[in-house]
Amino acid sequence: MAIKRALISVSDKTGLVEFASALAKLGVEIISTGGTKTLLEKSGVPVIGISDVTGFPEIMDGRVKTLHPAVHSGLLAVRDNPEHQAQMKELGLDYIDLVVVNLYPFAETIAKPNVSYEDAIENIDIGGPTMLRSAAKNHAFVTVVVDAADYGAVLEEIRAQGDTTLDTRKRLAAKVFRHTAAYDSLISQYLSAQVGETFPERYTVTYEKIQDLRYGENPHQQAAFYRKPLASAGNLTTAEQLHGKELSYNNINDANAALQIVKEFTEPAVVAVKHMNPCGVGIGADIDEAFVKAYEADPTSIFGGIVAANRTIDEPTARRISEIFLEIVLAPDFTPAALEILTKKKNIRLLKLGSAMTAAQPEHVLTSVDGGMVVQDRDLRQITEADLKVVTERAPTAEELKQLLFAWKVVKHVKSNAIVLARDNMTVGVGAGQMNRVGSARIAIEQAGIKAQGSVLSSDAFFPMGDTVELAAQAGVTAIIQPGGSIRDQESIDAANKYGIAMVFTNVRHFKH
Ligand code: 93A
Repeated sequence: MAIKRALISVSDKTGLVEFASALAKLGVEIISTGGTKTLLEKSGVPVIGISDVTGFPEIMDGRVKTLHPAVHSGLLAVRDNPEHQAQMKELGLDYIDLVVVNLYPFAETIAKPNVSYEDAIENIDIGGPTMLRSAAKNHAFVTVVVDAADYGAVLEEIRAQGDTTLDTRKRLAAKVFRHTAAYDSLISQYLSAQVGETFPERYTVTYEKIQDLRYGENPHQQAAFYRKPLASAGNLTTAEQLHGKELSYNNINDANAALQIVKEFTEPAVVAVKHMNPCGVGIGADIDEAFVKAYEADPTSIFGGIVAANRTIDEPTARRISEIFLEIVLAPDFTPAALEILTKKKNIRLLKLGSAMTAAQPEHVLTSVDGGMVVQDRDLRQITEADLKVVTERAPTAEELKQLLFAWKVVKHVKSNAIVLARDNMTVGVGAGQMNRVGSARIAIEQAGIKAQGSVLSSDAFFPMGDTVELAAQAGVTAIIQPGGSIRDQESIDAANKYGIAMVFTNVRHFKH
C-alpha cells in the first residue's frame, strides 16, 4: 500500500505548512477543512475542500464538517475485504490513508480566567476525535497523526517506502487513544465540577508525564513523574529547578511533604523533612531565625534532608544552608546573593516555587491499593484558639497556647501515631509512625532530651489511656493538645491534673497513614 490521500484538519497549526507541502510534493492528495484549508492555500499547498469530498457544505459554524459517511467509510473500510471494496466502489467513495488531526483547544480554553461555560462547550471537538478514533481503529491500513512531534518521522517513512510501517501505525493509534481519553477525561472533569460532582462513579483523571525518573523508591523500580491537568500553581509540578541534579522519586515525595507543612504557616517558617516526616520545624520573625530554629530542632536528622521555606531565601540563610549537606531547598524565591552562595554547592537542588506557594489548595488525595485506589479530600482543616476546649484544672498560659497551636500544625503532617514536642517556636521532638501512641511519645521525648523540659506536646489522635500523659509529665511537658474523644479520656485528664499539666481538646483528628 501507499499513502495517496490525506485528510488534514488541525486547530494547532504548528509545523503544518512544512509537513503538508512535503506530503504534496510526494504526490499525496490533501483534503482539508475551513481554517486549515485556507492556511494551506495561502501557503501554496494544493488542497481539496472537505465539501468537495462529502458533497455537503460545512455547516452550523463548523460543528458539522467532517461528520459524514464519505469521510468515515474512507477511514474505516477494511482494504482487503472484498465486500468493503465493493461497497466503496458502488457508492463512489475513496479511501483516506492518512489522517492528521489535533483537537479544539479545550484545555487551553478552560484554563483561561473567567472562561464562559458556552465558550468551553463550543471547544468540545466532536468531528476531530471521531476521525481520530476511526483511523486509529483501522490502523492496520490507516496512519493517524495527532501530535505535530510525529510529522517528521511519518514523513521520513513515506519518503523511504511510500507508506508507514505497521509498527509505527500501531504506536500512533495507541497515542491517539491516549490523547482522546485524556481529552474526554478533561471534559468530564470540567462538566462534573460545574455540577458539583466531586466523587463520580467513574473517576477519570488523565495525568501528563513531566519526566521519566532515573528509578523509583529503589534502583530496581521504574518510575516517572506526572502532572494533573489544570493543577494549581505553587506546587512541585510547576516548580522551577534553579540548580542541581535531577530530582529523584524520593526527592519529589519528600519535597512535597515539606511543602505541605510549610504551607500551614503564614509567619516565616522553615521545615526540614526526612523520609516524608518533619524532623525540624521553626518559625521566626524572619526566614533566617526560622531556619536556625528548624536546624536546632534536630541538628542530626536534618543532614541530607529536604528544607522548605515560605519566604525568599536571603544571603544570611544561604550561608547557614551552605554549611550543611541538604538534598533540596525549596522556597518561593532566592535572592541573587543567596543563589550565588548556594549554586557553588554541586550537590544541592534548588527549587523555586513562585509567589503562589503559600496557599494550600483543596485537592483530592489518591492512594493506590492493589487493583484500585482510594480517594479523599486533602486534610486542610485548621483550628484556632476558639476551637479549643480546656479540660484540665489549669488552662494553658499564652505562651503555652502559642506553642500548642504550633505543634498542632506540625503533628498533622507526621505519620501516625504522631507525637510532636515543641517549645520556643520550634519542634524539639518528633515521634512518627509507631504502632502504639506511647511508643511515638517515647521517641519524641528521647529525641528532645533536655529540651523536653518545659515543652508542649501534640498528639494527632486521642490517648487510649493515661500512659502517654504520665510519660510526658515525667519528661517535663507542661501542656498538651490532642483531639479527645476516647472513652478513657478521664484517665488522661486525671493524670494531667495530677502533674499540673494544662490540656486542651481540639475535637479534630489528624490521622496520616
Ligand atoms: O465542530 S466539530 O466537532 N465538527 C466537525 O465535523 C469537525 N471536523 C473537524 N470539529 C471538527 N473538526 C475540528 O476542526 C478538527 O479536530 C480541528 O481541531 C478543527 C480544524 O478546523 P479548521 O480546519 O476549520 O481550522
